[in-house]
Amino acid sequence: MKRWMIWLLCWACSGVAMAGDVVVQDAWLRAPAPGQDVAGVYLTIECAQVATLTGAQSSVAGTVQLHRMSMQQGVMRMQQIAGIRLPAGQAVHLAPGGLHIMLIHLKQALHPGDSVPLVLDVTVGDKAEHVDVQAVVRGFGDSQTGKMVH
Ligand SMILES: [Cu+2]
Repeated sequence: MKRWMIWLLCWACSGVAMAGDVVVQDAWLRAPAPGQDVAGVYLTIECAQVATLTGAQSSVAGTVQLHRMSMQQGVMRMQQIAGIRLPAGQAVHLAPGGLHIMLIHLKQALHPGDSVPLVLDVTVGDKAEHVDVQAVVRGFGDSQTGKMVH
């Protein structure tokens, strides 16, 4: 099957966003705990060429940052980072416990099943691509308490 046909098929199912050579899949976030006004967004991003995810915006958040989570002296900590490098043709996973996009100062309540609009800024060569993504809100619970240390 030709690559464009696969892309066309993917385009037809939900959860795939493309701009230029950038493909984003499975964007989601966990519904924030009551009283919390931050949420981490997770997704899979891939670009056919070497690229850098430099930032994002969302109408539901006052501030959006790129974060990395790491273990420091036995405590999970989040750190803001300037960009996430995307090797050519290699999927990069933003996932709980690692890289994520942080929505800060949420302007509205987010409920499981809601879609959150995001625009990702990706630099591909000397071109700036903007990828429109819909992240699905998943229910709060199970493994993570939602407690986050900045
Ligand atoms: Cu974070």
